[in-house]
Amino acid sequence: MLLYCSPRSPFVRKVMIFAHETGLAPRIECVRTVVAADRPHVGLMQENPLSKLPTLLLDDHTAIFDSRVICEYLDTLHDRRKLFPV
Ligand SMILES: N[C@@H](CCC(=O)N[C@@H](CS)C(=O)NCC(=O)O)C(=O)O
Repeated sequence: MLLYCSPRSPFVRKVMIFAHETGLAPRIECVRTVVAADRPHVGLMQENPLSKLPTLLLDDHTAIFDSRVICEYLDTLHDRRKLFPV
């Protein structure tokens, strides 16, 4: 999986904390991406028309965005105790 990210984004940091807590961090390749509300990232917009970080790109090229949605998806991928309540 590929994560469009920036260390400046609190939403990216939330996803990365989630990935570390669930043991999924090694499966995520981070791609440093610069976005600004007044300067959308053309490359990122190919995957996410909102041009927002974080955006997670799956191996089948499905794009998942919004940090909460990404975290909920990641929670389905591991065998540890689930972090989202049922
Ligand atoms: N609700 C979104 C918010 C994401 C968000 O606003 N990310 C900022 C970076 S911290 C961004 O991509 N801003 C660029 C823009 O708004 O064009 C989430 O939880 O992922």
